[in-house]
Amino acid sequence: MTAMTFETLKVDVAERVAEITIVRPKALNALNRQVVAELEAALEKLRALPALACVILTGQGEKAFIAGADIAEMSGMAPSAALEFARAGHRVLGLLESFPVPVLAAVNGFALGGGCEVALACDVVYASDNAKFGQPEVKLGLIPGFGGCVRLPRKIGLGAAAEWIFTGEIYNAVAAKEVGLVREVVPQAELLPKVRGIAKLIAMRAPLAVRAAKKAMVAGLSTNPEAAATIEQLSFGQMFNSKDAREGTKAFLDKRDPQFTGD
Ligand code: DAK
Repeated sequence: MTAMTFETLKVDVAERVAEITIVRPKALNALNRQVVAELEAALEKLRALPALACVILTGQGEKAFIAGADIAEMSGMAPSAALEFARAGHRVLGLLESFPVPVLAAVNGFALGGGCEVALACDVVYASDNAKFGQPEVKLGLIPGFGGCVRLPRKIGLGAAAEWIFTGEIYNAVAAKEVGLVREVVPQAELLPKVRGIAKLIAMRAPLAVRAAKKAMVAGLSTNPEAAATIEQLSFGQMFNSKDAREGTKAFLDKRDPQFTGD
């Protein structure tokens, strides 16, 4: 077990799975500059762990995942500071999206504004039955500033995203599942056990294959279909350099469980 020390985050690593918890419950885990900076630092440290298999991101308490960017802090920001804040947010969400291993969001309550955008940058979103999603920025005279205008239409389609962003309405977990943002809705008490179970499954799979699959999916989404197909073909071919591909296929033929080493 490895623990990293931050003021606004709890980061634990055990059995090749990292769990990041945002700890600002009095402000419903809102993202101020410190949280964004610490998230960036934590992700950079975790990225350097060669054996890491999966990351889980959640918020402390039973009320909020992340209630958005910190409105109190933002209200006093000069345009130059707002630009720097937006850049830092984009760096962190870009890090989550391109993170070398899967990132699972365990959304345990409000995921509004910047909080919804954090969930959108994760690979899979699981939600508790009291979770609430939305991009309420237009109610504040703002627009989504951490990539929501880009990732929400991609994730839930332009029609649904346009309604969400233009109205600023809040949607419950079931509605978020209906549009494909959420993978599964479970009772609050079952959320972390559920997500930890998925992380454990991922950690049992061939590490290089999981990393390569994520890379191919993320790269494929930001390019044209032909280039995406080429990326997949090249990655598929590269898998045959790995011992784990030999082991996985041989274990199947031998009718036994594979012993993956990450080589
Ligand atoms: N920021 C700061 N504090 C927040 C907060 C937030 N986003 N959300 C809640 N809090 C604080 C409340 O002020 C309150 O603090 P105290 O009064 O106790 O000191 C405490 O958390 C508990 O909240 P409530 O008393 O309001 O709790 P309720 O259950 O009554 O309501 C709520 C829960 C989530 C419905 C409500 O708190 C709410 O509407 N919160 C704001 C949600 C929201 O609008 N989120 C979107 C924020 S805008 C950009 C970068 C990023 C962004 C935009 C631009 N650039 C730099 C260009 C992103 C923007 C956003 O995320």
